Amino acid sequence: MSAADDRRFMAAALAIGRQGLGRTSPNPSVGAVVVAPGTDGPVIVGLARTADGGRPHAEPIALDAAGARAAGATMYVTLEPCSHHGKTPPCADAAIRAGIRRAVVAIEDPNPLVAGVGVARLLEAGIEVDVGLGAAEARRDLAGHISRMTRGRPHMCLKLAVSADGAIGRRGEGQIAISGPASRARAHLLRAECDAIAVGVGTILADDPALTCRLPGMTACSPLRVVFDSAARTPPTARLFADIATVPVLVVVGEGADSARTAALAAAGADILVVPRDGAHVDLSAALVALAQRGITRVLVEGGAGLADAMVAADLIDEVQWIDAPTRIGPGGTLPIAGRGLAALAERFEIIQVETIGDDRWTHLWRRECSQAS
Ligand code: AOF
Ligand code: ZN
Repeated sequence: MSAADDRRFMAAALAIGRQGLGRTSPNPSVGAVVVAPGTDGPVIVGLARTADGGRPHAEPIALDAAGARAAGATMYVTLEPCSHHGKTPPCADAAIRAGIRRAVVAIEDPNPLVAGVGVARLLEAGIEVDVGLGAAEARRDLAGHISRMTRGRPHMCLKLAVSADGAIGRRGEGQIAISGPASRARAHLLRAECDAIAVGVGTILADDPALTCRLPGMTACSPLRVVFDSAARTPPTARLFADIATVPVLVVVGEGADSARTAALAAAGADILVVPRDGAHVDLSAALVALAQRGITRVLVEGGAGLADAMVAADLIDEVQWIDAPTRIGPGGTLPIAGRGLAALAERFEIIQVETIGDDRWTHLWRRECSQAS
């Protein structure tokens, strides 16, 4: 197998792994590709990602698809094969049993139950193992799992659509279309790729959004909706509750929030999470720890300005999708990041991609220490 073959097949493993984002939590969505020698060069004989709901893991599905052709094959996998007897038997053992000759692994599994033991198991069985190909990409794709395992909180992505005059809305005016239709479709895809969408109660009161994924064919991919609401001000009649039977709602309230209001939200079908207060608001760090304990690995923060500012100020944002739209809001606009705009993020974040979508410009940023950590 040439180095170019290795890169190509790892790229395939990463691509298939990404297809499960938002569907496998608390498990990571891992991609696995089994490649055997063919008459015209290497051929893919098995390809899989972690199944919806997190099990089976990717490797046994790809190895099963390969069948007898797995013997002597190379397996490309975006995360170290597991070595623990969890809810499924160890993937490292499945690879050994299938008789693979070589494994190419993007990153080690930070799960303390695995943490290098999967690779060691393969090596002990005489399998050649290369670790590190595609690591930078795998660390981004698996950021939710890595964050939950190493920091005990989810990976947090902030999405902001900003007008040409720097605003994300106008106070007291409800939902204003800032980004264009192509951006909105992309934003709905981002929702589907997360385990939860988070907003502050101000956004519920001002915009009354549904916060579901409404892409054709993907409405079943809507994640949990989380409202940060220290004083339980969310109206039980909010639009969020219209589809609560299929898309759950979690309201994060502060200790001591009005019990009648909290009970009314619970009666409307919301899960209630009570966390300590930090001044006038809920303690965001404590809330994120509680979300991770519930299995949430990736959160999309959709606003408003209050929650975005608080999350950035508390240094809890890891990734930003900043959408610059040509629309003008005029006087009275709500300015994000304490009115300082994209430049305010430059110190802590690096730009990894700039894309034009419709008439909008999407700037994708990652927190420096996250994208550089090995
Ligand atoms: C793999 N392949 O496709 C995934 C892995 O509770 P269990 O038994 O399902 O194990 C969950 C852990 O396994 C999870 O926290 C992560 O460390 C690893 N996920 N491992 O070999 C996979 N999804
Ligand atoms: Zn496994």
